[in-house]
Amino acid sequence: MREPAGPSSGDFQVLTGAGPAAIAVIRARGVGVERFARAHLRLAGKGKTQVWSRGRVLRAELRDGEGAAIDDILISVHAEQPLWDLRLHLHGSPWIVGRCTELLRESGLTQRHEERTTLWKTADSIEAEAHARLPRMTTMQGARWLCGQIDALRVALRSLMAEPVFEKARAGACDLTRGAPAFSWYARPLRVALVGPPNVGKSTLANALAAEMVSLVAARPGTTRDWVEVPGEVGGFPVVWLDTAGLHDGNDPLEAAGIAQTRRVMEEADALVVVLDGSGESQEVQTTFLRDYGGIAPVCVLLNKSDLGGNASLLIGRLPAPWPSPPIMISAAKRFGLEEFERQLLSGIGRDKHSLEAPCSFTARQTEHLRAAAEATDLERFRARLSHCLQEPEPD
Ligand SMILES: Nc1nc2c(ncn2[C@@H]2O[C@H](COP(=O)(O)OP(=O)(O)OP(=O)(O)O)[C@@H](O)[C@H]2O)c(=O)[nH]1
Ligand SMILES: [Mg+2]
Repeated sequence: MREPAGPSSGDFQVLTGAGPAAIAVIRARGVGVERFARAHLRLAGKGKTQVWSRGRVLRAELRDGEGAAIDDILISVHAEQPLWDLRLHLHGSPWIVGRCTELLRESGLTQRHEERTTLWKTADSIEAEAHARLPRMTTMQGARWLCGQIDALRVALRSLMAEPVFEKARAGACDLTRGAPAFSWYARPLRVALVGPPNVGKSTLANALAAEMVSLVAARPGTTRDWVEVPGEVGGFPVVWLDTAGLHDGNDPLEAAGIAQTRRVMEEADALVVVLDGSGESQEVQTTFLRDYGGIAPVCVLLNKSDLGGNASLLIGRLPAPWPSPPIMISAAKRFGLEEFERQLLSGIGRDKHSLEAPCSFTARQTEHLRAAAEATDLERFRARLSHCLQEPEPD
């Protein structure tokens, strides 16, 4: 049985940002670290010399309570016993970090949550928060945007603090909260379902958008049964394309199961894109699809196979009136029309690149301070809120 941990005899703090990364660093301090070290660290090549001396870097196996290995880690010793100040350098899997923090808590150490990370020196909270969130940026444009926000937001906050007209200053604080959703635009991929009748080229399109062969393509209808998730990027934003099974009435139970799954994927997707065959072939299949699914609300309608040069006017005339018009003529096979599609998709979901150039808050803490500042009743309270938002270190 595990020995119950006594009252808190030290603390720990995850110094690196949330999310998967190559390395994660946890700082653990206080006498309680000894209990954790005895129970969960098996040092490699332990000699007779004083192992926990300051300045040493040790290699160890991190183990759970039953002795099972969790990770192969490095430990840097910043203060030796009885004070104890260790940095545990783990592999940056969120699961490993989560498990290690559990073991530290079970060893009687208290977790400190500080917005200002102490892994490296930062000028203020804005910079510290941006650095802590950088690992969550999934595209290069996202990383650039977040780094750019450090200076942009800092400068905007300082100029609002110096703004003599109170109403103008309050309006400015409110403006800074407007762009707050941008952080999640870069951190969480948009899930876009490609839906349509069978054989129209949905899988070919998913592959073209990902610039690699991820989904199976074949001349026969009903090729895609399960939906396939294809990671990609549109205009610097992360996207997961959901290639789905073609929607139609069929008697094949396997196909029917695929279609039921497609309906679920459509409900959960952030956006729907309808793909139809614009070559003028298989008109009946397209018409049946429009009859059965005319009630959905796509952000874009694509007429594929336009490289075949067929007449799409009949099909265009039958498209439901509420759908975005005109549809975009594309060829997934020849890769044309895709830029126009991406442009329309971004505007359809309201991702305006120009709004990203303005400074904005990118953490809940910043947004909360700015909202409170915008509602402040006097200039002194207003400035105090902005100063908390910026949180520059006290002069030495
Ligand atoms: N000419 C031409 N052929 C295309 C184009 N896109 C797809 N095709 C062909 O159309 C056929 C069906 O393509 P898929 O991508 O498998 O179609 P799908 O919509 O995924 O089909 P299901 O999975 O059965 O619903 C294949 O033979 C493709 O090579 C295109 O832009 N032009
Ligand atoms: Mg397919």
